[in-house]
Amino acid sequence: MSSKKITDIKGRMVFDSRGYPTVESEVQVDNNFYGTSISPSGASKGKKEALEKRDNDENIFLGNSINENIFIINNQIKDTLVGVNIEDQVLIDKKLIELDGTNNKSKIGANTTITVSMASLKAAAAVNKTSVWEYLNNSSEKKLPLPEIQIIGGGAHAKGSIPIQDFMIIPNGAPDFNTALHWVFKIYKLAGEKLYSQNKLYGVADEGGYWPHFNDITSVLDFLVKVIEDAGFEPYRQVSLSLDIAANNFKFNKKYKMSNKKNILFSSNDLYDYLLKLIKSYPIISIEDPFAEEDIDYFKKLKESSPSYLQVVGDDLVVTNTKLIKNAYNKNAINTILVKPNQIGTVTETSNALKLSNELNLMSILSARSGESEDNFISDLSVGWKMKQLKVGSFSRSERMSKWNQCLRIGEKFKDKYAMHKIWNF
Ligand code: 2PG
Ligand code: MG
Repeated sequence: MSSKKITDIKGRMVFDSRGYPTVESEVQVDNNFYGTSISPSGASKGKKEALEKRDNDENIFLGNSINENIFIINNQIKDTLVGVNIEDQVLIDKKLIELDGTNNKSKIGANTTITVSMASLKAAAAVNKTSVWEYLNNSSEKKLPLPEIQIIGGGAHAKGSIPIQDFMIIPNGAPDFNTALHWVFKIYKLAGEKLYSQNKLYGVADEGGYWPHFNDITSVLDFLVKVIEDAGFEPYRQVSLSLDIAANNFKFNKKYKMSNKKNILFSSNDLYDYLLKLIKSYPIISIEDPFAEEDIDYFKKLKESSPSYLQVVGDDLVVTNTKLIKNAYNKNAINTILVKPNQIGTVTETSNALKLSNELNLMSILSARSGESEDNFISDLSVGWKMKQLKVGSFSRSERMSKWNQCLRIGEKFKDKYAMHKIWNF
């Protein structure tokens, strides 16, 4: 019988989808089974998210090298975890948390802990000769998440071309995952053709969505609704819009900077009026971080005056942190949380955030970061944890497609092939 003890841990530097160094960990069990995982990296961050540790030596990779993280994995983390039972994820994560000893992973870095934590879960699945999603989900309820897919990128992912960060679609009326991706394909391709023929295409942004020239937000929304309709879909009933405003990134000196070309500055109340008008005029069914995190009262105001179908999502506001989720819930600021494992730094803490959101009857969306890799762990996690929605960027670039592709592999194994969660019924 094979032992389930961790026998070795290695760290190495690899590169993420933006070409920056990132941390990869390899956890070995019984000298025989392995789990390998790569840390993603955010560009727009919550002020309270766990720290991404970098060497900060300007002469090496513009300050982004991660040599110390690798040293910590190969020494302290290895010494701490060798001999631990790979199936005891809670203990593994507890030891990582204790080794760090801070409340935001600022000593050893959340980009260090998350790779070891995720690689351990992968190794546990490998020891059990199964996949991560099957290791986590042995119930009969197996469904793929409803995808939230970026068509146009802006904000911190496109040098502030337009203040809003993610213009996404949700194929909310699709009967299954395969069909959902086919609808997305049609819309993504048509959007690209139209932007090209209108001479508006600049390239693609960090998550594979188009980076166009548009003068204002409503022109982007008009464009997207037209694309949805011209591709043959009915807004609301079949395909709707979702926005990540990521408002932290364009608030300066108490004002929201609504354009990078003109001097249009909004107060929090101006932004509230503006967003409410957009919500009432366009088929927007989900809105993330509509205000900067200190404007939590405006989250509440917007939520209370919006239609009940609207998801008001906290990402930078709650950063996968149970204390902040509780606070946002108590203030009635959100009805949905975004869940990003590297925002908090371990699988167990991520799972606790999700458990809390379920207890509080909040919806949840599992999300990748704008800096990603070929690691498609998050797709397994979404089905393993029965999450209803998944956000991993656009419908191009392999670091994005690898996540959708893994969902297809997973869905192939269901009794009801490609079965997908349904959330909205218009
Ligand atoms: C977000 C993510 C993904 P980043 O804000 O939701 O779009 O971006 O990883 O840059 O935080
Ligand atoms: Mg966000």
